Amino acid sequence: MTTTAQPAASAAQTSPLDEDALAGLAAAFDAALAADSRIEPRDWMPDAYRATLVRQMAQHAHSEIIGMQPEANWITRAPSLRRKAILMAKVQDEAGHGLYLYSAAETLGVDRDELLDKLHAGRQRYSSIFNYPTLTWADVGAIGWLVDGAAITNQVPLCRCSYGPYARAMVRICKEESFHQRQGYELLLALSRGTPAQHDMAQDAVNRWWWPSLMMFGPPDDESAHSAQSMAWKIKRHSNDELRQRFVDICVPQAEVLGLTLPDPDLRWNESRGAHDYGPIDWTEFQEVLRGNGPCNEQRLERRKAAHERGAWVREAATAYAAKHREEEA
Ligand code: FAQ
Repeated sequence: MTTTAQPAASAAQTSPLDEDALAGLAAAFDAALAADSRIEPRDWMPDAYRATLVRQMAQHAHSEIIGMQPEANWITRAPSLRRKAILMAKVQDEAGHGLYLYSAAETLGVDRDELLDKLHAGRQRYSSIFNYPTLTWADVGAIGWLVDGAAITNQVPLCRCSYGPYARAMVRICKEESFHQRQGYELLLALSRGTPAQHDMAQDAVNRWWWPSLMMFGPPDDESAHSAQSMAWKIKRHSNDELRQRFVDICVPQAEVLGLTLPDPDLRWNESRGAHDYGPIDWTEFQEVLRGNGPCNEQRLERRKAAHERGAWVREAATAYAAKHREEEA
């Protein structure tokens, strides 16, 4: 969508628009969606579209930075220098993803500090998956294979999201996520082909991470409050259940190569659907995690708040440095 054809969002918000002008802007927005072009920050957009993007992008950004914690737990205990270097790079990548996403959210007129305050106050969500503990080294592999695998399945379609800055951030993020997924797969393969104890450790990790990974895609379609509208706005391109099914179908042959089983007795190929059937997901557990009652909710949020407080001096120094340079330039 061009940014010159219509008034910038800020202008539209400060000067009251008459009904005809507003109808024209809404029609231009609808036409841009219909033509599959991108909505850019200076374009007019409905308030609800903006609010939906802020909600999803903030939740996504928060997930990336809270998602550093479960794996960071293993950096000091990685079994070799190679594994440690890979894991440190991966955890750093997640921080970077958070930064791209907070920056992209800021193009919608929200402030990063405000989003972080809401996260810390429990007023914005982060992904349910990061409230589970990493009990053994194999969990690092299971997170890479399953959690990053689920993240990519969900995020590749977001590269075609109607909001330009979000879509562009996702292109870069997805490239890095596929490296993350591969490293997890390779780690699990090494364990699975190792000693019987290592194989059992890998199997145990997959048993614990499989069902929470399926929950990452969100509630079933008939209980998904936002899907219909988000799909109409082309923010989401597929429903939660469609992406979950795609993920299951990808994982089944990969598990076979790994020599590991997926912990679902109902998992089987359905010839007529051309897809795998899978067993019922425990949505009560999902709702409990969302309510703050998962195994690690409290610990994750406390660590995040402590890290934020400890980083205050860095933010102050960066602000002072920027102010000094502005003065010099002036
Ligand atoms: N966890 O109506 P829907 C990663 C909430 S990044 C917590 O279906 P929507 C990388 C939802 O917010 C992982 N809450 O919602 C990594 C809504 O609540 P509200 C994060 C959830 O937005 C890997 C309510 O339930 N990825 O893993 C969850 O249309 C390894 C109703 O749900 C993204 O954020 C959940 N799983 O669809 C990092 C991707 N699911 O606001 C470190 C972008 C739903 O009404 C290590 N987000 N809820 O109170 C999306 O694609 C969507 O937001 C969905 C949910 C699909 C997550």
